[in-house]
Formats: sequence, structure tokens, C-alpha cells
Amino acid sequence: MSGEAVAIAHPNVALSKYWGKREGPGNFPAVPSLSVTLAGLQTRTRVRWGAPAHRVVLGGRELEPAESARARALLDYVRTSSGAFGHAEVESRNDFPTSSGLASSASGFAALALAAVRAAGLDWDASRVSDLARSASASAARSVFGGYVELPVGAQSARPLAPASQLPLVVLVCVTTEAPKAVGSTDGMRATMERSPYARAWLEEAPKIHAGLREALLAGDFARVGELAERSALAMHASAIAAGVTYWNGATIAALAAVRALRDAGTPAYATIDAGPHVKVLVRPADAARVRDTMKSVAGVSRVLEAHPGEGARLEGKP
Ligand code: 2P0
Repeated sequence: MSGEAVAIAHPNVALSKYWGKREGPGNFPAVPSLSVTLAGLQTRTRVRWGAPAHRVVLGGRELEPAESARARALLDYVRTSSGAFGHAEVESRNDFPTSSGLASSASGFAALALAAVRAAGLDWDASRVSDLARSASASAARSVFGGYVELPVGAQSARPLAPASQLPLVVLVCVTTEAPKAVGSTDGMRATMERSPYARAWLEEAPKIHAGLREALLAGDFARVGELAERSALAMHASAIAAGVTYWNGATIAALAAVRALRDAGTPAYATIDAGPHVKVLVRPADAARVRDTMKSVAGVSRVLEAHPGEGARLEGKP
């Protein structure tokens, strides 16, 4: 056992969104979610045990203790589970903007959980790694697995639902700012649950959208998956906006309009938006190049990244 491991993980985009936590201890979503893990964007994280204190470096900058509280809690759990070992040195890097609604916490905590566990010599299966990742950030539970992934309500861990080949699609990530978001997901969903007049409507609607989406995915129905994914995102954001939690900027609205215009002109393209201002466009592979050109020309869209269904978290150099 070397005490060191390097893990790679990808972010994921939720087609049916997680927004809101169950009351009580632990970090358990109040609604089910279904995501696709995205190759094309990645986090690479090295963990080395044996340091005198935990140290977390993200993108070349050492995080302050308050910024790395969740990572430290995860590391402490692994330390306790594996026996005394000293502390961990963590070095992590994203090849996409961090903390801006591109799911960096999903890939970040999935990669951290896997690297920390393996570096500690623990032979935990993917479900247990997913449970550990969920305790830090619920969306990270899903990035442990590849393809289409589900996180049911009350589950400790996410589970793979269908391989990437189940529904070939391309996700065009329309980046509208490089800045970190003003309100983190945890605070945004808490505010929504406490203050939104539509929180209850969201909690009632989300499982129905999820069930329909799951069925459409298993039937390989791209258009239905796209419609329901857009509905999930709009319902989530409507509930948040009603609580004063607005992640959108002008380019978000312009990009949504461009997606609708594409659809009106006959191209099956659907939008989803996470806790940030970027619009992610779901398209069939054959339409990707043309839709990408359209989205690049939307005012306020600085660049368009292309992602497609990919693998779950893994150790570098290992399948
Ligand atoms: C999702 N999001 O399902 C939803 C859609 C953002 C919008 O999961 O509090 O960072 O750390 O468990 O996982 C982002 O929330 O939240 C998220 P915590 P997380 O992808």
C-alpha cells in the first residue's frame, strides 16, 4: 500500500434535478434525481496519506479551512475507517470553471472519495464510495458511476441505471461567465425550501418528472427525455427564483430563447440549467455541430464545451 492514489472523475448533468434536502441528519436529497456523467470535462485528484495535517490544494491554491470543511470531514471519515494514518495531502485540478454551476463539486467529491479510499488501502465497492461522496455533496454520489445514473430518495448511494449507449446524446455546455456563483447549491436549496411559495409544488412535481424521464430513457425516447429534462430544470429554477435565488443572467435567457427557436425550426434541442447561469443543451450527436455554431453566436455565451456520456470515477491509468 503506497498511501497515495490519483483518481479521475467527470461532472454530471442532472436530467431530473435534485433540489432540496430531507430534514434530519446526513445529506439526503428530498427528491430523486437522474443524471448523465459527462466525459469531456474532468477533475483529477491526488491524495497522499501521512501528512501532519490535512491540506487541500485546488487549482494550485491552498484552500482555507472554512473552504475545505466538507473535504476534511470526508478525509476524517476515511481516516477513522482505515485506522490511524496521519492526515492527507490533496491536490485537485478541474479542466473547467470551478464553483460556477458546472458541477465541479460532483466531480471533485467523487474523485476525492475514490482517491482517499484507495490511497488508504480500503477495498470499498463503488456503492460505498458513492455513499461517501454523497455525504459531502449529493450530486457527487452520481459521478462515481458512468452513463445514466439514478439517486433515489433515501438511498445511501447512487446506482447505475443504463449504460451511455442507452441514449446517444451530446451536451453542449454554453458558458456564460467564468466567475464563481454568488449562492452555493446548499444555501440556494435551503433558501428555496424555507422561503419559496412553490417549494411544495416542486417537491410534489419532481418525482413525477423523474418517473417519466426514467421511463423515456429506458425506452430510448430522446425527445421525451429532452422535454422532461427541460421541464425539471425550469420547475427547479421557478421554485428557487420565487425565493429570491436567481442563478440566471441575461445570457441564460438568450440561450434558452435560442434553444426554443431551434426547436421551433425543427431541431430537437432541449435546455437544462444547474445552480449557475450556464445553459446545457441536449442534442442528438448528428445535430451537435450545427447547434454548437448557433449557441456560440448567442450574445453573452463566451464559449461552448462539448460533452458526451462517459465513465464513472476511476483511478488514473486503470479501467
Ligand atoms: C443536481 N444540483 O441534481 C442539482 C441541480 C444543482 C442543480 O446537485 O448540498 O452541490 O452539496 O448536496 O450536490 C448541486 O448540489 O449539493 C446539485 P449539496 P450539490 O445536479
